[in-house]
Amino acid sequence: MTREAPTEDIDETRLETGKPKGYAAGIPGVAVSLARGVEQMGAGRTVRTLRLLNQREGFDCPGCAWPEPREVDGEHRKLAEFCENGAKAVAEEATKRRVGREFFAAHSVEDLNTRTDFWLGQQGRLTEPFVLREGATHYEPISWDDAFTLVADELRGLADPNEAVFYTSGRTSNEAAFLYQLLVRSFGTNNLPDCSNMCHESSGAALSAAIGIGKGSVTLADVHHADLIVVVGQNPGTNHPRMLSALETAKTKGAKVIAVNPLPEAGLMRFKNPQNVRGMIGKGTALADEFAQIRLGGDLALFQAIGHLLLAWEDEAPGTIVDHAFVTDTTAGFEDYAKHLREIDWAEVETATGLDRAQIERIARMIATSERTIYCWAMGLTQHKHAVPTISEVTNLALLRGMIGRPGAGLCPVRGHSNVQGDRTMGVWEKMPDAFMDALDAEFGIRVPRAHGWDVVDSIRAMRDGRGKVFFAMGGNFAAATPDSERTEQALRSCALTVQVSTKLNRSHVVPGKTALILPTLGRTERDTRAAGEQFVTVEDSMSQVHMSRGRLAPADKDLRSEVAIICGVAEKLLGADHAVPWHEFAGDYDRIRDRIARVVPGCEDYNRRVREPDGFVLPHPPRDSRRFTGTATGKGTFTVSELEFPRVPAGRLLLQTMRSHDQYNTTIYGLSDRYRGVENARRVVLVNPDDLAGLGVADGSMVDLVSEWSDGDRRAPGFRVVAYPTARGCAAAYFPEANALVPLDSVADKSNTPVSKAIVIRLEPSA
Ligand SMILES: Nc1nc2c(c(=O)[nH]1)N[C@H]1C(S)=C(S)[C@@H](COP(=O)(O)OP(=O)(O)OC[C@H]3O[C@@H](n4cnc5c(=O)[nH]c(N)nc54)[C@H](O)[C@@H]3O)O[C@H]1N2
Ligand SMILES: Nc1nc2c(c(=O)[nH]1)N[C@H]1C(S)=C(S)[C@@H](COP(=O)(O)OP(=O)(O)OC[C@H]3O[C@@H](n4cnc5c(=O)[nH]c(N)nc54)[C@H](O)[C@@H]3O)O[C@H]1N2
Ligand SMILES: [Mo]
Repeated sequence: MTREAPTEDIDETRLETGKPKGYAAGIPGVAVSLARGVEQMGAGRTVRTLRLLNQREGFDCPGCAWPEPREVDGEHRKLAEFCENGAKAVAEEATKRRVGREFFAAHSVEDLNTRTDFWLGQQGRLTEPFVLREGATHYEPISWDDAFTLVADELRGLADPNEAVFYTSGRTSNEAAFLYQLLVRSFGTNNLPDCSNMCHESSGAALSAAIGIGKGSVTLADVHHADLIVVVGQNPGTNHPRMLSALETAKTKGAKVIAVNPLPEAGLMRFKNPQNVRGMIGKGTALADEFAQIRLGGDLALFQAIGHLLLAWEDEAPGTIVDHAFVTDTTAGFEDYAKHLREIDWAEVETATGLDRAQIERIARMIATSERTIYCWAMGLTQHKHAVPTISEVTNLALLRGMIGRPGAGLCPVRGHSNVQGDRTMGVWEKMPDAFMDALDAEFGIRVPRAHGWDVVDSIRAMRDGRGKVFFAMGGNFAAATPDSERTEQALRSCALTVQVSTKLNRSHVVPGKTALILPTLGRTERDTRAAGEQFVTVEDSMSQVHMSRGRLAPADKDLRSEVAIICGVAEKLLGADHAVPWHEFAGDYDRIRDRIARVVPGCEDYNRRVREPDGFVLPHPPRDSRRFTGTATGKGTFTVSELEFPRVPAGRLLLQTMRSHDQYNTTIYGLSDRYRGVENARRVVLVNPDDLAGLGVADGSMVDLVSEWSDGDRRAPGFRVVAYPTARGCAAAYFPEANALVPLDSVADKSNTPVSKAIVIRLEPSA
């Protein structure tokens, strides 16, 4: 056990592979979470910290956006309302390791850029602001005041505010997000790309059009009461482990679970709940009743086939499948949808999905007879070219069976970052509706621009082409999270100034603009004391619950500033002390920010009082609350007609998905143990079905380059070890962000512009 940062980097030759596990969590999960805590912060601090995680008086887990149980639903929080991976997320932030001036004096930027994301992240917390001056080789300390002046001068020197780009990652609190968009819009641009653009943007696009609101329609209580839960394109055992407890609760009440995934993910198969005796020592609970091992990108075909079967069975026995009252009264477009799916091409469906018709019929039968169905999905659906139609097709099924706004039923896009949904609610979006802009103008007596800004992909294009000149990031790791790494890095390097507000060192700091700033900030776990005393912030989870989060640990360094303080510091220099927005007042007392949120953001009336309720409050959602679809073009729940689409893969090629290991949080690599998949000590691996390896004449364990093919040429990620793995035929998998170099910038989802990270056509070439 050590609290020292590693000096050695990953040694990929130490790769060990074993059999994939058939279950998730249990005793090993608890052991790992404690060990990682002790490694980073010692035993005493580990206990103190984990005791506050996801408790009312403590802080919201900086891991995923899965909700906590609420008393009003008659549900109670456990003493340990967190999971193995939440504990790791906290250990990463509460670590005692530090990156200060000695560190940057010892390492040039060029040297740091040769390190892996794992090594960079493991060095510890950033302690004070640093600047990389034009032509310099090393970062050096800079005062907060000089840093703010530097940012303000550079921004004011632009010919047009639209030459600046302001990125947000989803850990930012509601208060910081609200002020950030206000700063950016006061400055004069809507260039507000965010991590959502690469994440659930496709869900937002599909749901807004079909049900009039881009958010999920279920509560945690609904999940517990469902009789059928369809989990598509999601790996909850790793990425939303507390969801497994909810699935277990539903299962013990008799619910069935259908898992649709190219990989037999351990968490979908069996769950050993570390919170109960059966999970600790028994066999645990079997989760998936039906596992459909689908091909990458085959889901649109699957859901069309299911729709076709439901309609055919309805014809055979009218009134047994379609919820006619609901469809007639509250929806539009059913006739066209039914007509479109009357005929389908089963051969195409089988090619696209790789599933046999008998299994699709079994699944359709379960959906046809369920009274309370919930559909959950994540990146396996959203990061495809035809992601938006696929999610619309899922929505069609829910509308057809009347599964929206009914207890125990609904649509559940499972969000990633802990406050990614809240950031959107607060206005972090490059195309907020005019009504929101009008409210800002009226509240503050300013005039914010209406023209839509750039999302992530458009921002990269703009920086590449010299139209984007200053890049500012409120958290995240833009350089590593975005597609087409080589081109994106060039785009960032061509900026006059890059600014990163960060807790920890990452790739984006070592891919700098001509001048670069690192502004270190407080994390969720830390005490935030301002002029008016100790502050708390608010966040919104995946199910629209808004609640408080209060950091309790001593800050990693006395010099750190909160995100709110940093935004206000920049704003005062950039916009002047007499600006219409009272930045200084906001920086001292977050209640004053919440007063404004209450008046600007729909659904947040009386915000300061309601966030102080024990479990906070739930934002309105017309379809969920009263089966109203006021936000759609038709004013009704809207069926969507989509042509069948799926990725076509030339002979000799594979379709590659990029995914998370069990030991990382996006670009933050916690460790090298992808426990459930049996991959240990290394990350440059590609998982391929053994029959495909045989067909390609590639040996298990051999060393290959992954070469992706796109209209503008090939992209290469060198040096990957082949691992024979039971994924769907024709498909392969590698880890994000190592494989991001393979995702072409122009390979994006229709309508949502989300990078296609789950369907990359590749060939394997022996490594030189
Ligand atoms: N510990 C931990 N927790 C996290 C994160 C983390 O990195 N670490 N990240 C957070 C974030 S930001 C997000 S967005 C979520 C991500 O949560 P997930 O979406 O679960 O993350 P991925 O690893 O991208 O896994 C995608 C899953 O979809 C499957 N899949 C891929 N393509 C397809 C397809 O075409 N069809 C179907 N049916 N399935 C497919 C993959 O096999 C895999 O199981 O997790 C959040 N929580
Ligand atoms: N190929 C491929 N690419 C992907 C994906 C994929 O599945 N495949 N997934 C996409 C998805 S779903 C997402 S959400 C994006 C994620 O993209 P990002 O959100 O940009 O990336 P993260 O790795 O979550 O950001 C980690 C960094 O955030 C900083 N940080 C952590 N906590 C805080 C905080 O409290 N405040 C501040 N200011 N900074 C903090 C730390 O410095 C850390 O290094 O990546 C996307 N990219
Ligand atoms: Mo995400």
